[in-house]
Amino acid sequence: MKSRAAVAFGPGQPLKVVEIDVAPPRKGEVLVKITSTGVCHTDAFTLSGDDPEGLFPVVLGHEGAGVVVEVGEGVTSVKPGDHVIPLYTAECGECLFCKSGKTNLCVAVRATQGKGVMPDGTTRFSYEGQPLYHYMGCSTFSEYTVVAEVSLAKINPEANPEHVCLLGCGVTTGIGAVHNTAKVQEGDSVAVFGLGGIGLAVIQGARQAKAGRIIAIDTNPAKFDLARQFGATDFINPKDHQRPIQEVIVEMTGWGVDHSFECIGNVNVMRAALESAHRGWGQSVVIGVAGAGQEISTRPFQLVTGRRWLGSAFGGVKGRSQLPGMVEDAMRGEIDLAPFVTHTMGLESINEAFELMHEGKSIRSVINY
Ligand code: NAD
Ligand code: AHE
Ligand code: ZN
Repeated sequence: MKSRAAVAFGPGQPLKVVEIDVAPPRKGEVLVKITSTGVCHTDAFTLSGDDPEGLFPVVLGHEGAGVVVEVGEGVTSVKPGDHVIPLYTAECGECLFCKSGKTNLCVAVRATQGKGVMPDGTTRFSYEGQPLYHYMGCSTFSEYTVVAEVSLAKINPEANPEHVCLLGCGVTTGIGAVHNTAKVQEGDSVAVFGLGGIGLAVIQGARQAKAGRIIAIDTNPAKFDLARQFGATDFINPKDHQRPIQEVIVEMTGWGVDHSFECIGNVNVMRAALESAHRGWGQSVVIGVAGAGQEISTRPFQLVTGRRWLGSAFGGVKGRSQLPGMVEDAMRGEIDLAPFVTHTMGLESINEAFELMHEGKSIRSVINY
């Protein structure tokens, strides 16, 4: 079938909105009509050429909501008409990782997903006869996409797709990192580095956990108003200080914060976040994604003296079993999604969404098909 899609033909190039061909779903696959998709910084990261797994030409997008159109052989958990959120972290329930009960990092389709193809090693997308790669198992920048059955969460059909698409990545990642990875407790102090969609969701999660002090850090002070609305209590612009920001935070708090979260993808800030953590027990969660070849460092003494460095993917959330409940939470108002959606637009304007992100003017632009 034909589908309108925004194709990334090469790194650093604007996306081109063209009509592509989408082949029918094969065994264990599902054809989904995407209704809405957010634009996450990770899409920009891969488009920049910095992603070691980046492949071109590709249909990017991984923060979507849609409706099942057709199912391939053997698919039983969804049927045409079901409302779904595509998952870049699948949940097969059968692999070593799913069965461990220790992680959400299912490996059922991860290897082929990273190579931009479906689990059978082939692609369902083409343009003028040339194959296009899939992205993160989702490719939500196409009106019609093909996704593995294990990569679909079935959700309440009454949910607003323009809002719940953000549970496909940003908001789930931030809130989940607070509850599942850091396990923030009532009264704990928190520092959040980077106040985009992810950082603001961390703040919302910290408020849900009844954290005490929530310190919001960003080089763009225009982000502070929303951070305050979500529950931040203190605000720091590193540009206002002549010394390392970790020194400022340790001084403000006595010994550092109980939990810090890096929501930028900057390895220098990852170090600052770790070194902002409390001596003896403070922990720092890396959420931001850093480019190929970049590495983190700190003095080992920071760890010897009791700080812990953690990481979190998709907020530790198991998509098929937990995301439907998060959609219900959003519908009850227990997760507030509307403030994240600062801009909405049609697919033809998708490059504007990237520009708004780079200019620091948006939190989330949502593309409605
Ligand atoms: P975003 O661009 O919307 O927000 C980033 C924020 O960081 C901006 O407000 C920017 O002003 C701020 N910032 C940039 N440099 C800074 C600095 N040196 N000090 C303080 N603030 C600074 O991005 P986003 O969509 O919120 O994504 C944030 C990061 O999280 C990205 O690296 C993205 O790839 C990653 N991510 C990871 C996961 C995961 O599962 N681990 C999921 C989604 C996104
Ligand atoms: N492909 C990159 C890593 C990118 C990355 O870390 N992705 C995050 C999700 S970002 C969503 O916006 C993630 O969940 N990673 C775990 C996974 O299995 O992909 C690289 O460095 O190769
Ligand atoms: Zn994302």
